[in-house]
Amino acid sequence: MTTAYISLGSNVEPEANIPKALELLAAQVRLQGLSTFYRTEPVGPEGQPDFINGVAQVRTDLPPRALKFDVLRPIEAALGRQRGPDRYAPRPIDLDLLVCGDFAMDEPDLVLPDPALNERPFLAAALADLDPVLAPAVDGTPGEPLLDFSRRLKERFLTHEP
Ligand code: PH2
Ligand code: MG
Ligand code: MG
Repeated sequence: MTTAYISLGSNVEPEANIPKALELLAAQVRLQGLSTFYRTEPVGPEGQPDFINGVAQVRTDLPPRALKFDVLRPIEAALGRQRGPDRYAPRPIDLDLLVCGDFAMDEPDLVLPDPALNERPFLAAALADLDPVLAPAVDGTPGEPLLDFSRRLKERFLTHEP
């Protein structure tokens, strides 16, 4: 089993789409932890709606490519994510594999740990909520912590089984 950290981001109905994504994720891997979720300003082109971003800690036997392409991508598709040429298009859900155990790789379609961790304070802050040792120090503010939203997600998705 490896412990993996998956970022969730949405700027299309995020209050609905983040719980939906967690529901589908929890059916396929063991959901072990959830960070605080933050309302964040869009990185990239101006005029996009704000995002909600957070990180889930999961346990799985799947290797990283299977986790990304057989679990995360199908969940994005199930929630109506359409991949087009605009990498900054608004999205109902974006699920990125940030860290997967000790795997380190640099493939055209998967880099681990995800270099975005060093650039986006909301990713580093959310990862630090779950494992401060793994999270790089990044300048800037993560955004507004959504304490009620985060608490409700934890109550709903984090069971207390052994
Ligand atoms: N993801 C993007 C582009 N811009 N901005 C915020 N605040 N949060 C995101 O998750 C995000 C973004 C493409 O991956
Ligand atoms: Mg992303
Ligand atoms: Mg992505």
